[in-house]
Amino acid sequence: MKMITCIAPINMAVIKYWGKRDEELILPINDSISASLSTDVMCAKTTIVTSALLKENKFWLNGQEQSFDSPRLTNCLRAIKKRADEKLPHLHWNISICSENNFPTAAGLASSAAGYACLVYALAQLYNIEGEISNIARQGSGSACRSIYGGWVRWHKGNSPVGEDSLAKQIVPADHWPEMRLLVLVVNDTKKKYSSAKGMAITTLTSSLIKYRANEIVPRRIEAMEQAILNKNFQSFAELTMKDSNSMHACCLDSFPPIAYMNEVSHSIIQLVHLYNDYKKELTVAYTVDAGPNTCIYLLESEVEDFLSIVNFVFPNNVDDNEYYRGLKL
Ligand code: 2P0
Repeated sequence: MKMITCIAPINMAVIKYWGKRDEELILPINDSISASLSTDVMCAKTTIVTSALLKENKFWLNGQEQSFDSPRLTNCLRAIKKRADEKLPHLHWNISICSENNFPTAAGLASSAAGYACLVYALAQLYNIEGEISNIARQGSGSACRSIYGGWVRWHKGNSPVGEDSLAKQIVPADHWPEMRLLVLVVNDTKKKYSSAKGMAITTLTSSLIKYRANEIVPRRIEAMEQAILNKNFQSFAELTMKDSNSMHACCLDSFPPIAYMNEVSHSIIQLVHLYNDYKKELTVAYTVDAGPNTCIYLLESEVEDFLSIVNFVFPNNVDDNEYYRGLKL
């Protein structure tokens, strides 16, 4: 019998991945950049057991048994096994996968990114695979390739039709910018109508704005963002982060039918951030919103207390008062 346990971080994009050029291989239409959060507070944890005695493959997620036939799971497993040494005896045994997230789905954070990064990393350990695996994690969930690394990470879209160059690379580790924090403002809402995968498929098919975003806006913005991170230039970082979030949501609204992930509270938080920055006479906090209403705030540690007290004052009831509503370290 062999057993392996791994953990992987969630990540929050500052230049968003929105749109695929290949649905099956999960190849994006633009590069993206994110920060992986410290695994001290939130992470995915996966244990894989393999034994000659296991009669079938099994997969549990947060205590519930899942089908083992999901194409995303089988694609990852196939890609990993292809890289393994055929002579490994346990390569041919069945496996049992047990995955858990230690954060509530209510936090609205992309659990599939941490989950697939963790699964692929654990499989790589199990079958003694070394080297690049982010392009395999990508086949589980696009954003998972960024969770293979800590710190600031760029997913290069690549040019290959089969995707071997569509992979993530670390820009700098988290301790490059140790003061950086992320607040997750959990906004009450009912379940979203479109998953990220469905939403980006509709946008890619129907929006004319998305082509301009992918071909003109993001290529310029991504280089500027990399420089802002390397130079720890918060002004530039904040402007690019907010503009890119706005651009992704503009493309969602430009889709047909239009897709609105943000609600009134998200919009109010965005207005509050702009007012707060105007008051401070510089950009001290930056919002970014994924495929849901929860609004994330990148800010430096020195700003957390001030900004949170304003948020608590303005939204005493609208933002869930839970433990994720505080400064998370990268
Ligand atoms: C991102 N999102 O860059 C963007 C911003 C959501 C909004 O990556 O279909 O779960 O599995 O590749 O990775 C969420 O999309 O989608 C996402 P699939 P995924 O973080």
